[in-house]
Amino acid sequence: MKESRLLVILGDQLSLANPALDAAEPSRDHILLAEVADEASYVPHNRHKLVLIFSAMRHFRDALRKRGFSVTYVPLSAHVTSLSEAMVQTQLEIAAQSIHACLPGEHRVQQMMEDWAQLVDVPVNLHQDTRFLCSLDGFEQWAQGRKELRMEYFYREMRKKHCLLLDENGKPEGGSWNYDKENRKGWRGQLDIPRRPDNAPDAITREVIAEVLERFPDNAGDLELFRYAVTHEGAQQELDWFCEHALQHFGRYQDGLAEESPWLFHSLVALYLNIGLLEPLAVCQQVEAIWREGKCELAAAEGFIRQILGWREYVRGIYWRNMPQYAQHNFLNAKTPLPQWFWTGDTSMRCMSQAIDQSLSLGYAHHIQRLMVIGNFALLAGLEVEAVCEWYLAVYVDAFEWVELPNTLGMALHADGGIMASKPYAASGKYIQRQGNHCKQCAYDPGKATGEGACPFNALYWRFIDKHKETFASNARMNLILANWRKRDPIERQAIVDWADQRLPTLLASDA
Ligand code: FAD
Ligand code: DLZ
Ligand code: SF4
Repeated sequence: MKESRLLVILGDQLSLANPALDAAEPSRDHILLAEVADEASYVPHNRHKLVLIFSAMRHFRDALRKRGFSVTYVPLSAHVTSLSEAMVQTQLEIAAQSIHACLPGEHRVQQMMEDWAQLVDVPVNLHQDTRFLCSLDGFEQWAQGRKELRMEYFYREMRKKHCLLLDENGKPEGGSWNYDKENRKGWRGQLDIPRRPDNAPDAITREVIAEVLERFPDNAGDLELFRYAVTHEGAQQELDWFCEHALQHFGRYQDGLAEESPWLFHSLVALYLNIGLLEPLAVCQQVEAIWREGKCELAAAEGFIRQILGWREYVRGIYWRNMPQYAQHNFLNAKTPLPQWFWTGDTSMRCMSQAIDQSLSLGYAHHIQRLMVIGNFALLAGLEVEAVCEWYLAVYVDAFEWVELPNTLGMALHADGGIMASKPYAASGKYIQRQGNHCKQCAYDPGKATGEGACPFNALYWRFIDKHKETFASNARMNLILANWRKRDPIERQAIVDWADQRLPTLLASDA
């Protein structure tokens, strides 16, 4: 007789490719999924994220039961505190001979799971997470001996390893690895933005919505707007819709900022990939196939594949390579408290209010809003790193620490001193004006740096450069900008810095 096993599946591991399900057999194995208080509240999660995860967990439970598995499902209403408690309780009931789980996506949860062996008297097997395209050992091998870990070189290796967008000689299709230069067009309403499909929530999701509304009355998230998919089939339909209606314009307007739409031509696949409803290789292969059929430009397919095959895998590698110290970095000594309006969107800066409003109401903002609008403001204003990271982890529906932390602390706030990015992603209002159409609706003028009505991003940008000029003096990529600043008349420089210092307190208080 084969030994019986308890297979524990976490809320962001809802995939049949979960290594805990390898060789799983309904006649022998018992599965546990648990909605628990600790995971639901370690940050004030956006209610969209709570509904997405709990509804997707319940749908996965039903899919597993359909395959004949016996599943213990602990609902939130059972008031179980932690995953450990759920595991121990279930083990007491079923007395399995071993316990299996896939390693989690967060250091915090990994530490908890490493203690499981002390809580039960049977072997606990924590399996490497195979749902990524680069193993952590593989990332370490790539990183070993390199002075700098640049995403571009990692990405090229990944293209070769996974045979994506290569010609018959193994060279990059089109002759270039990266078409980023073609992907930076500003948004001026050039095209009709396709309307996303309106997936009405099913009975399970409606039930979860009611529970989440009752249990989390103060969290962000307008659940009237909940339209995310909660099954593998639904997520695949979302991807198919993107491939048919948006992919062709994704590349060109990837960095665009639009008044008219929260999503523009973005895919939303992060939220599905990150909880196991889509698999990264299949997504990249589908997009490559669309290009090979001549239905989108190479720059669009390459730009999209680079995000998943390159950035997504790279940030995960950076996270695990540097945790737990990574979370403590504050290279630029940023300490200003997070403004209260990060939780309301109540600011007169149009680009910020739009990005924050949709982040709170939908749990979604696209990359340029996260990086060059909200993140840029946080960087320039010197907002406290830990508080900003917690905000990002709380508000986005796709936020899990392995991906949120390197992006926020490293890429947006440059708090890791350059592990993620060789220079800070700091920009003035001119960048935001060039990339989109918010400034036309704004009370401020992006052409002015000082005086009433001047765009705050401008003076804050130069204040940032001035404040950190010594820190960045040896950074070759900052030479030009520092030289431009030094070239300006000292009186003008002082006036800009003074204006920023004078404006900042009002800006940080709710000023809408
Ligand atoms: P698309 O624009 O359609 O891009 C396609 C896919 O590429 C994404 O779905 C995602 O899987 C991947 N991708 C693109 N850029 C990145 C990146 N920098 N890191 C990892 N994957 C990437 N992504 C998350 O998944 N969770 C987060 O919590 C998160 N926090 C972020 C915080 C900040 C400050 C910044 C600058 C970026 C963050 N990102 C995060 C990365 C990126 O912004 C989101 O993946 C993307 O906006 C999700 O929307 P989408 O699926 O429509 O992406
Ligand atoms: C994010 C999340 C939430 C909100 N709730 C649960 C839960 O109740 N049960 C569960 O198994 N997982 C949940 N998760 C996902 C875990 O927090 C996740 O596994 C870690 O964030 C590691 O990535
Ligand atoms: Fe943002 Fe400045 Fe443009 Fe207003 S003027 S939308 S604050 S960049």
